This record gives sequence, C-alpha cells and structure tokens, in this order.
Amino acid sequence: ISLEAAMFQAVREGEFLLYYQPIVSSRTRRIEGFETLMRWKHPTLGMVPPVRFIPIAETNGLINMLGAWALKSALVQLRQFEEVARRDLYISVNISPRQFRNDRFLSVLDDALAFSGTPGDKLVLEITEGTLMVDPAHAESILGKMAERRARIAIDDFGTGYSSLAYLKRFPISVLKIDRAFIKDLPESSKDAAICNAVLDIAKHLNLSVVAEGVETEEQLDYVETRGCDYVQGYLTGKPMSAHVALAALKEDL
Ligand code: G
Ligand code: G
Ligand code: MN
Ligand code: NA
Repeated sequence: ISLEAAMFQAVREGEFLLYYQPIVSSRTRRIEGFETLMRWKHPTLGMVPPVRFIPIAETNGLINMLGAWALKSALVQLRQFEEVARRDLYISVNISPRQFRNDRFLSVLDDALAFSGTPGDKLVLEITEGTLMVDPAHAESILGKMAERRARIAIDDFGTGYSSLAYLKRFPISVLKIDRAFIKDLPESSKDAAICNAVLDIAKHLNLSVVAEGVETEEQLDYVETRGCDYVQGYLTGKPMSAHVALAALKEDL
C-alpha cells in the first residue's frame, strides 16, 4: 500500500492531528500566539512528517480537505487556549498554494470563522512567496477578501522564495517570518546578520511585524530582539506540541 493510499485511509481513521508551536514576544517571552502544524500519526509507521505527506496531498488535492479541517480545528482550539490563558492570543495556519488557488477557499474560511465564532483578526494565514507569484492578480483579489474578514497575512519562509520585493508594495501583508536558514548561524555569520538586519529594516519602514523562525539559542534571541524583532518561534521558546501540552504551557505562562 502506497503512502498516498494510506493517506485516504488515515483521513477516514482520524490519524491526522494538529500540533501547536508557541510564537513568543522576544522581549517578554510570553506566548502571543501559536502556529498550527499538521501531524500524521500512522499506526505502524509512527509520526509521518509533513514534508513527506503535504507534497502528496498537494498533488492529489487532499490538501483542500485536510487544510479545511486544520483551519476549523485551529480556530476552535484557539478559544480554549484563550479561556485558559485569560487573555487574547492568535492562531497562525499554513495555507498551501493549491488551497489558496481553490475556488472554494473563501467559503472554507468563512465556514471556519462562523463555526468557531473566532474573530477574523485573531487569524494569521501563512503563505509563501511562491503562492503569491503564481497568479498575482488572482492573489491580489483573494488577499483583499481576506483583509475584509480582518485575517492577517504572513509571508512564510521569507527570503527563500522568488522574492521580488514589489509584492510587499502590492499586497496587504502584515507579517514577515524570517526563514530559519537565516537564523541558524547567527550571530557568527555576518551574511545572515546582514540579511536579518535588512529584513527588520524593511519591516520597520513598512510597518510589518516580524517573526524570527528556528530560534534555538539565547544568543540568537538576543541578536534579533536587540535589532527590533518583536516575535520569535523556535525550539528555545517551545517546540511544536499537542494542544494538551500547549494548554499546560499557557497555565505556566501567566
Ligand atoms: O511541522 P514541521 O516543522 O515539520 O513542518 C514542515 C512543513 O510542513 C512546514 O513547511 C509547514 O509549512 C508544512 N506544514 C505543516 N503543517 C501544515 C498545514 O497544516 N498545512 C500546510 N499547507 N502545510 C503545513
Ligand atoms: O515552513 P514552516 O515555517 O511553516 O515550518 C515550520 C517548521 O520548522 C516545522 O517543521 C517546525 O517543526 C520547524 N521548527 C520550528 N522551530 C524550529 C527550530 O528551532 N529549529 C529547527 N531546526 N526547526 C524548527
Ligand atoms: Mn509556517
Ligand atoms: Na517558515
């Protein structure tokens, strides 16, 4: 049985689940939100990483169904996170290129918002540069509709895609997520330091917030914080975790 066939079975069996990784204020280290990360717990293969199953789901279209489920579940989960934390939090959800282009995407989004009762401004949709560049005119119209719902757009893996900076002007983007490739060798690498500084500078002048991804050390956190990066996400401040573990983290993080 192929991995692809196993995926259809996995949907029926409910083997997909969601993990949540804290997105933390670099200054206070409090949890401000979570990125939703899909997991597949196969009965014999164990945890199948998303790099193995997302590309298959993207090819066979299953991503539309899985993505709709993730969006709705994450928006519902956020309400429980906020109840326990007793404060406002946000939830970030990855949207693949095929989902973004799907005709039904906006109705999927509306259904998830209505079903959960979560206000649109607590949702961040993570897309990549590539997603925007396939059909910029279509992207512009979809992003405008997302903005009407007050959902914010984050550019994921910023700097690794086909980045004409022109899209920062054209599209209503709120957040840049600096790819972990640029964080990994900080603070020693002068090239990575220069790239991070430049991204933070652009973001500041365009009034965008920045999340540094893949922060694993105190030195990396210090480096980006000192240069005006408001948020970090990485193993230092929290690995992707089950909702149950995330709730425990929120209880400690008063
Ligand atoms: O969880 P992990 O760090 O292994 O994620 C690896 C990749 O899988 C990331 O690039 C992430 O964008 C992608 N991914 C994880 N969860 C989802 C999801 O729910 N939807 C989409 N489209 N991609 C996801
Ligand atoms: O592409 P995207 O940014 O959506 O994917 C996030 C991925 O990064 C997930 O697979 C997550 O497990 C991984 N990740 C998160 N924090 C760290 C980190 O500190 N170090 C490393 N190596 N990977 C991380
Ligand atoms: Mn992401
Ligand atoms: Na990323």
